[in-house]
Amino acid sequence: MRIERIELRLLHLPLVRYFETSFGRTVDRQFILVTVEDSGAVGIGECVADANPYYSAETTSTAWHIIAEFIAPIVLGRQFDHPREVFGALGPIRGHNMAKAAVEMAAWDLFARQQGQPLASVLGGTRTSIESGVSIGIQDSLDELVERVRVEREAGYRRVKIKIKPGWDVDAVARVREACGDVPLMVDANAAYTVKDATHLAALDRFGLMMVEQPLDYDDLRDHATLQRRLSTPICLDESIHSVRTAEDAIAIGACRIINIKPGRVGGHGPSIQVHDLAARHGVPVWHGGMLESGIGRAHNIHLSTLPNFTLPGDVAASRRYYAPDVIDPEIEVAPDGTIAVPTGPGIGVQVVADRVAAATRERLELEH
Ligand code: OSB
Ligand code: MG
Repeated sequence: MRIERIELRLLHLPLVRYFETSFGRTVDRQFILVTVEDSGAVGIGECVADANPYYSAETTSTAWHIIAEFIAPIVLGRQFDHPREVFGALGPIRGHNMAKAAVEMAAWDLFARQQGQPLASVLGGTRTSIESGVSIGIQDSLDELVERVRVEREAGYRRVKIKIKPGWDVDAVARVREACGDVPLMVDANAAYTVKDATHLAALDRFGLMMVEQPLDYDDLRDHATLQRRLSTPICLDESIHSVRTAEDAIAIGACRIINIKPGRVGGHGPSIQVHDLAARHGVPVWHGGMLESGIGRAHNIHLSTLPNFTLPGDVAASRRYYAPDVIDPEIEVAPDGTIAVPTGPGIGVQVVADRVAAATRERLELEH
């Protein structure tokens, strides 16, 4: 594989419904689509960085800059025998995993298409369908929250995650438990607490939650280990796991019992496979996180979720929860049993609708060898 051309597009898409986390409310999404080309064959990836640096330090602007000025010059014209070599080749660039992942994942799609294989097979995945869960944001009222949970359970989703923050936590979980019984439930704090809140967070233990995701700060492994010793509910780390090394450290010190894998956060499919394998060796289950992706990033996530240690339902849900229409057709759908079928065509196996992409494009850049 030799990438001769890279195209960047900045897209803006309105969300079907607002999405609120402890760091704020989102009503639309900006993201970069990366297309890589080798002798007429193409691969596509989606950069999960958003307009603001609230979930992570990266933004669409930093990712655009890093890809155009630093990643493209390394990748263009270079021979790669396998896409797992791409992340390593980007080693001289410190950080910027979302920018790296967008290009790396496009390279995996290109390679899989050149092999005439679904991406899942090339990644080493075995499943033909994946279990789907939903992430429900902070709502304007607890009644609305309960209503959202009901709607999503009726749609078949295998587990429900609700976002929490100080002032919207124990009461919210109690209301959902009261109204919806023993639905498989978890919470995600997006780093909204400190270890001083340990006693308060321990009040969540009585609800039988599957896990509490990223309760403490994004760079705070040690306090997560302290908190885990105080909680019977397993801690799952999201923001804190930005490399194979941090995953090793987190497991070694007992900072979590479960890991959320988002390829954008760790630098692409290659590093995601390494985190997945590491977790498997330690008996730590993983699940696939979501970043409000369009159908393109979503398709990548589905393929990665076919690896064997993705044993818990992920935040990989139907297109219609996010964008109407999505930029792919047919869109990603969830079956009544809460599963998503893995696309079987070459690469990510979904059809990108060129005129929808064009209509959402705000900027475009071509880079050539
Ligand atoms: O913490 O998992 C998160 C969305 C944006 C940024 C961070 C997170 C999320 C979600 C939504 O929880 C997952 C999804 O439905 O795509
Ligand atoms: Mg999270």
